[in-house]
Amino acid sequence: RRNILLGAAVGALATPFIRVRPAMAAEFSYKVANNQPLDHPSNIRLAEAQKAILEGTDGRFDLQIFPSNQLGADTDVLGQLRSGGVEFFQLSPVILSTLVPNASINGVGFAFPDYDTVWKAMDGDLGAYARGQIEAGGLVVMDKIWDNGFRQITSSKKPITTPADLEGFKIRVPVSPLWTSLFTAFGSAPASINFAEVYTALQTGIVDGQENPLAIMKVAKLWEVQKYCSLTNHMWDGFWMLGNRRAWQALPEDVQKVVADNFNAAAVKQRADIAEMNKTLKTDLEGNGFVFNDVDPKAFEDKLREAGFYAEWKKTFGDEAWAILETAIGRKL
Ligand code: X2X
Repeated sequence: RRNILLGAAVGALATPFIRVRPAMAAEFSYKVANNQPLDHPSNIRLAEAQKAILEGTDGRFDLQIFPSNQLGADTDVLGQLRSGGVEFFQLSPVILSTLVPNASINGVGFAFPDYDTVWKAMDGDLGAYARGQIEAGGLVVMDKIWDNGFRQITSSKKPITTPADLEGFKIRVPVSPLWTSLFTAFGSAPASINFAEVYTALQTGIVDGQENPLAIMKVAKLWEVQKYCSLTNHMWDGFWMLGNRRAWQALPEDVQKVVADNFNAAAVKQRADIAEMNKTLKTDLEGNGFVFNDVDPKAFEDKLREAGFYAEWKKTFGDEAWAILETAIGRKL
C-alpha cells in the first residue's frame, strides 16, 4: 500500500523521541505528530496514552509520538495527514481552517471570557459543529479538544498597552486567514510563519513580536527572545486530535475504541495540567525576564468592531455558525 511506503520513508528520516517498544511487532504502527516541545503537557499525556493503548490492545496498536515539528511544520504535516503519511495530528482549529474554513470559529477575537465558557462550548454545540465541519472535510476528529490556551502578545521592543500600540507592529501569526485578519484590523503588519520557525524569526528580528498562550511561551523558551508580555487574552485556541480517515477505518472497532477513549482521556487530563501551570506561569516567566502588563480588553474589542472585523467574519462563517458561537458565549459580538 502506497501510504505504508510513504510512512516508512518518513519514519526513516526521524526517530520518535517517545517510544515504548511492543514485545512483538504490532499489527498497527501509527504516528502522531504535533508542534509542541517534549515537555509540554500534551506530549506528557500522549506518552501515557501510548502506553495505555498498547496495553489496552494487547500490543496490537503501537503509537509513535513525533513532537516539536519533528515531521515538519504544521501546514506541511496537514498535507501528510491528508495523504496518510501521518495517521494522527494535533492541530489548532484556526490553522486547520486552511483546509476546513469554518473550523476556526472558536478563534474569533475576544469571544471567550473564561475557561468555563470555553469547555462548555467546545464539549457542547460549538465543538460538535466544528467536528461536523472537519468530518465533512474528510478527516477524523476525536471528541475532546486539547487546550492550547488564551493567547497573549509579546514584543521585543515595547509593551502593548492600547490598540494604538499594535499599529505598524511586526507580529508573527500562525498560518490562517483569521489571524492575519485580526491583526490587520489593528493596523499591524502580520507575517504568517509556522511555529517551527518562530523562535528563529524572533531571534533574527524578522518580526518584533508574536502571540501565544503562556504555557507555549514557557516550554518553547520564547522568553529568551522576547521581553514584554501583554495579557490581552485576545483568542482562545486548542488542538484537535485529527486522524486520517483511511487509516482510521483500517482499524477494527475494538482498537478504534481503545485509541479514541485514551486520546479523549488524555485531552481532559492535559486541560487540567495547563490549568495547574496557569496558576504560576506569570511568576515563572517573570523569573525568566518577562515584563507583564494588563490591558483593557474592551478597548481592543471595540477597535476590531470599528474596523469591521466582526461583520466580515460573520459573513464569512455564515449565520448558522455565528449563531452557535453567540449562543455559546451568551452575547452578541
Ligand atoms: O503556532 C502557534 O503559535 C501555536 C503553537 O500556538 C499553535 O499551534 C497555534
